[in-house]
Amino acid sequence: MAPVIFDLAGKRVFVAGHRGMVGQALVRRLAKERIDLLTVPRSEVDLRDQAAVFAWFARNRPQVVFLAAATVGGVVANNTRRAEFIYDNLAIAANVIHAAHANGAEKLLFLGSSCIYPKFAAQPLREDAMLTGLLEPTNEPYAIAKIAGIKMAEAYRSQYGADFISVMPTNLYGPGDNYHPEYSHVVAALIGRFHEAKLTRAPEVIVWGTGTPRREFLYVDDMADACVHLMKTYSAPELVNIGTGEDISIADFARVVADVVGYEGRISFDPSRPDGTPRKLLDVTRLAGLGWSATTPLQDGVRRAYRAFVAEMRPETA
Ligand code: GFB
Repeated sequence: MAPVIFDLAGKRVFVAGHRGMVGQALVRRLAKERIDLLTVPRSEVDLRDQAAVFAWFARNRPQVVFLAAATVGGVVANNTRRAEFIYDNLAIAANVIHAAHANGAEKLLFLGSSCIYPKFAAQPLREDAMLTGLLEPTNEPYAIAKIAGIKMAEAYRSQYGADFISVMPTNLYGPGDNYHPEYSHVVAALIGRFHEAKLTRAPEVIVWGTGTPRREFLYVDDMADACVHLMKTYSAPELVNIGTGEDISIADFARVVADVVGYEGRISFDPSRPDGTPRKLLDVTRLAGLGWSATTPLQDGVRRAYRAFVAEMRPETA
């Protein structure tokens, strides 16, 4: 177990992106710490707006920043809203990282994404695989913006001595996810689709792609716990992967969701929909060496995510 080298107690801690799935989980997790939590609604400060961000930081001077704000989505959103994904994410990273440094933040944690690794990198993906090959084309704009954020954190550390770190989450899921039928990630999409099929007694559910891609799924509250752990125990320029170390094919995962939802019909695949990257399993050796590992089994996490989905949909479909 890595020793605590940074004490959060009594600090002003800003969660950027507190309305997103990861930000909400960070707020839940930080409720257990004796801190002064800072958040700001988008209606007040749009993180893409440099002047608004700089003014907010100058007024509030957070000592600690969790940079969980991002424009995100699943494979189709990444592939079709390419301009938004690169512009929004570059602007958010540039504004928040610079403002944090300019206003004396003691520590910042930047959230990358496992899509920053090359499409055909050796699996499981080690942190040093970044920038060793071409990216998966469907999410290249998002990945480039995330790589820019990681490199900014690294550059501010090397030039200014800022204690800025970057973490690389695997595919996340849980309460507060986006359930948009076209733009969501696979977990939220399948929960929504199987639930609807159960209610309407549909004989068949269509899953996108071939079912052969493999993904690693991490429950978002585990992710938030890992972020708080690393904030307290980690300080170095190298990235840290955050995952479970286990993956599953999309076909098998669809069966897990069908079981949890209680859908008994047929599952078929639509290969005209994009598969995205063939496999994305993180090497979590570095994280394990720092004394953290995931605790929520996939079945339990999907069950909790499904309960949250039903609660969020109420009263229409529950
Ligand atoms: O979650 P997802 O959109 O993200 O898709 P990625 C994962 C896999 O699930 C792909 C399949 O192989 C999809 O073809 N899939 C099956 C579905 N049915 C569905 C469905 O109904 N909706 C969706 N969305 N997928 C994203 C990246 O990649 O992952 C981002 O585009 C980011 O940049 C994020 O890194 C974590 O894992 O393919």
